[in-house]
Amino acid sequence: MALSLYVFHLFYKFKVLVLVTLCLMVLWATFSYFVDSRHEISKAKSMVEDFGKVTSLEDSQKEEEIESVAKVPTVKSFQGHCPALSPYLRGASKLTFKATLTLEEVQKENPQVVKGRYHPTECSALQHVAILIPHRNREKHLLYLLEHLHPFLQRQQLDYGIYVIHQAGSTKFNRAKLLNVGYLEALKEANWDCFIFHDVDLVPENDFNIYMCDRQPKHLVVGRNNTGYRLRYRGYFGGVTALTRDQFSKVNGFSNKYWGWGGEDDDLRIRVEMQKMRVVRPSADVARYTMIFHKRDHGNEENGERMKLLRQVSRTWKTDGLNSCSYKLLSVEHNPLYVNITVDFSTQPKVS
Ligand code: UD2
Ligand code: MN
Repeated sequence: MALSLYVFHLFYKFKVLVLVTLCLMVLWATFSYFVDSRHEISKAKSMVEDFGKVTSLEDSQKEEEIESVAKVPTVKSFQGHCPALSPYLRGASKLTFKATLTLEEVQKENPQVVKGRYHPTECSALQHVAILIPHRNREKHLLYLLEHLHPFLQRQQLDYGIYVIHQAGSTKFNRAKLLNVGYLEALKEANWDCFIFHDVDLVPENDFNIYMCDRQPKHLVVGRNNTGYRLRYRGYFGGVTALTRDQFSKVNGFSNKYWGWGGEDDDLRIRVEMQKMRVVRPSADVARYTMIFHKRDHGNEENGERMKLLRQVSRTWKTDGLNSCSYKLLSVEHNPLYVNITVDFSTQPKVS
């Protein structure tokens, strides 16, 4: 009897234990259900928020795309560096020069250019390029060049600045020395990687002629309209050239001693070759220019000294160049489409 009572008591205890366990399990299940659903709700909430973000991101991307499409059609925006070859290039274009063109019209066409400078907004440009233009009394040529060069450089996705180096007074013109001044003054404003030394009357015809520097000094004019688009002679290095900051400084820049027309371009080529550098050129089908017709200017008569100077380059290059370029800086004006640097060379010796 006592045994059966004990067994019954044990069985009762077991039943209670089972019941309590069951209750605990139900409680746990209910609790975890609520916790899970709260988690799901917050997950759902954040998904809705993310979706909102995605859609608004798409909207802003769309706006950016619309902007870039408005600027140059049919191309999407890029992240990071600009591509090696810009998607905006068009190839050969027929150039026109309107007789009545004004600076205001060119300014209106280029609202993104500020103080002669521009950089692409859709990507970061591969090079910072300073265009240096020697100038005196060629206002119309300058206008045509600015009209064509700004959109041309923008299509190439360059971070660039245009500098016009103007020789004041009526002393003999010195193209090479003006370009040395341009290099020295431009570097006071920005850390340019590449310099394009550019005649005012040469307009590029094909935007695949890229205004960037190479591992070697680059000559960009293979041919022009008035010479049948043929290279004038093998060592020809005139018109438009591209040298990096280091390449130009390595040769000590141009000679300062070429007063009047001719020789300064050959002198630079000799300097380049003496440094064991080699002139490279783009292919003839893209390196094409139109030279706006002109006669020889007053004050830029042929330089009779040039052959003598050319024979001396190996002896003189180290002391005649960037490191000896003295000039009187009259003004630096930041116009909307270019920086105008005016210099006076009248106190400089004409021949050495
Ligand atoms: C050739 C070269 C040029 C230079 C020159 C000899 C080509 C295409 N060009 O040009 O680079 O070597 O021979 O010095 O081969 N300038 C003025 N005002 C003047 C005089 C000259 O602005 O009164 C500037 C202007 O940028 C002009 C440049 O100097 O484009 C060269 O002078 P140029 O055009 O009279 O000489 P050109 O065409 O024979
Ligand atoms: Mn010319």
